[in-house]
Amino acid sequence: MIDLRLYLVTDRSLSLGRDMEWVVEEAVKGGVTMVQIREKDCSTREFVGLAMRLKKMLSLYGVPLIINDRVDVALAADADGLHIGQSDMPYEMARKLLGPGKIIGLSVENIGQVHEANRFDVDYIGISPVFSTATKTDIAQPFGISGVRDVMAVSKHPAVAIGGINPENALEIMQAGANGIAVVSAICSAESPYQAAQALKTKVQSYYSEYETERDRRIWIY
Ligand code: TZP
Ligand code: MG
Repeated sequence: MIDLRLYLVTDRSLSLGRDMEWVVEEAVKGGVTMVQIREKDCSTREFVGLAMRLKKMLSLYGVPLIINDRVDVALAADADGLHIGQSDMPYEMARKLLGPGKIIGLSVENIGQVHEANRFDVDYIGISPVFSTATKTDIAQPFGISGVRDVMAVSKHPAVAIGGINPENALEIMQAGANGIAVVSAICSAESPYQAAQALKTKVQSYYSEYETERDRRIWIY
């Protein structure tokens, strides 16, 4: 079962020198529902070690661990899933390697890629980016709120939006139809990752409580 409501993507360079396990656990206590480790500058051994430690901790909270990009790390750490972008391993290959039981998410950067993703049995798509952000600069043209609406009108998969999301704009993203929000700096760089997660979760939840019955089926994917 996946719950995309509040999806934390890690970045150690934005975590103010704090231990990643601490940041993640605080965020989960504050309401994060999915965690993706995104490590661009660490050794494979370090990556696998971190993934295994986080997996152990997150399983206590029932929160899935997703690995960015690295199929080998996902397999080695027996993570719950993998997140791939458009220049990473093609979806079908990743699925073959991971098997049917794992979660696979795919970033989409334009509407054409949403249609393409409809042909795959991906578990969710990442709308990337919704707004421009200092966290990742090599990104496509932002979708904006109207772009999120366009994606949700055609996607057969649930979607999480990413890029420049904070408590001020979280609600309008949900109103545009996204199933959840994904954040890096709004949690990793917050003085209290716990409080930051709580503030974001409150926004997302306020939307869901209003529409709970109508949207029930889109929150949970079995
Ligand atoms: N992919 C698209 S935007 C982004 C990623 C990983 C970074 C989002 O970071 P932030 O700090 O939440 O804007
Ligand atoms: Mg990638």
